[in-house]
Amino acid sequence: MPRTSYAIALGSNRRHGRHGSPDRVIAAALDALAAEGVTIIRMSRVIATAALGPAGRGFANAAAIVESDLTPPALLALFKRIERAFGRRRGRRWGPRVLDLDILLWSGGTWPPFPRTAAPGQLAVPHSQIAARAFVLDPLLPITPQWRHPLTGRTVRQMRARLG
Ligand code: PH2
Ligand code: MG
Ligand code: MG
Repeated sequence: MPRTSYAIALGSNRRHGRHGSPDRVIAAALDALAAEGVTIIRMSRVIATAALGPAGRGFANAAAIVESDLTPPALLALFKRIERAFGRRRGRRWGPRVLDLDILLWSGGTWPPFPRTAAPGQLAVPHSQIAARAFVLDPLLPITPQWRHPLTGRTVRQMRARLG
């Protein structure tokens, strides 16, 4: 598939034995993506956020704009592989995790392609919660304020403003 761009979210709230603290885990995850042929176009700052849900300790969160010739499902499979390589195990939903990589937005629009919609548990792009999460929109805003959600038509800046 031709090269397309993605906005992605990175999160961590557990240290890694070798990489160290969550903010270092995020830096190492970007290195791992680059080593797999994903081009990092823009990287946000890493911010400290309070855990939403039962994950306990706070998170380091960041966002990035990347380019890849992978389809959304293929990029997600790479994300899962990197998460596993960082020691993430299947566990309680929303439990503490060494690394979480999520696809937020895709320059190709929606996945699955319109007019199909994702079945439960299947990949949906844009991320279903993008407009509801400050820990996603805060790092994303400075790196791509004008990227528009393909279904609502709202820019990242407008989504962040509506969250209050
Ligand atoms: N991720 C979750 C659940 N809760 N809270 C914060 N602050 N940051 C996250 O990335 C996060 C969370 C599930 O993916
Ligand atoms: Mg997540
Ligand atoms: Mg995830």
